[in-house]
Amino acid sequence: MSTKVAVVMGSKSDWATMQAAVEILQKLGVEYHTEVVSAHRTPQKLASFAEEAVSNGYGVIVAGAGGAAHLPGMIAAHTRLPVLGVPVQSKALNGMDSLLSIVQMPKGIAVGTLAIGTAGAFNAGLLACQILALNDAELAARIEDFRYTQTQAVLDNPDPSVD
Ligand code: RP5
Repeated sequence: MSTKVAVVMGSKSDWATMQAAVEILQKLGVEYHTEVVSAHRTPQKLASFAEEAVSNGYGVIVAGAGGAAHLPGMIAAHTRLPVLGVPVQSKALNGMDSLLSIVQMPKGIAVGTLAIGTAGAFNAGLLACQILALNDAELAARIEDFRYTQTQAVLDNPDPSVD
């Protein structure tokens, strides 16, 4: 079974943000699975998902949630796999609530917290790939290529008035 990334989120309403994580996983050819797992609405499902994550072949878990965003931290409490938390931009507090809920983990249970919104979701997917690439030379080469292409695109078009 090849190592894959789980991209989970607290609600279907998070998908517009979290699909940015899937975008880079697809681009870099990493297998993934997406699913809604809510810390508050489906707490038993959260526990079993996280407890079975290693045996289900996941190497990294990307978890996005908004508001009182307990999903990444609670998943991390149930698995030793690296958990990357994405604060989804909330309507009421613009995602500051999500960010602080995810980033302020108590000592002893780690969550890597990314930026609020789609940039954070994309970077969570990218960071998941970088973690898996520690043991996957072909994936490492694809990441190098992605970075080279990104750099060249900036260098090749430095005039800010030209699209
Ligand atoms: C969180 O509550 C979800 O992650 C979502 O960001 C937020 C709002 O959920 P919905 O009310 O849109 O389902 O659990």
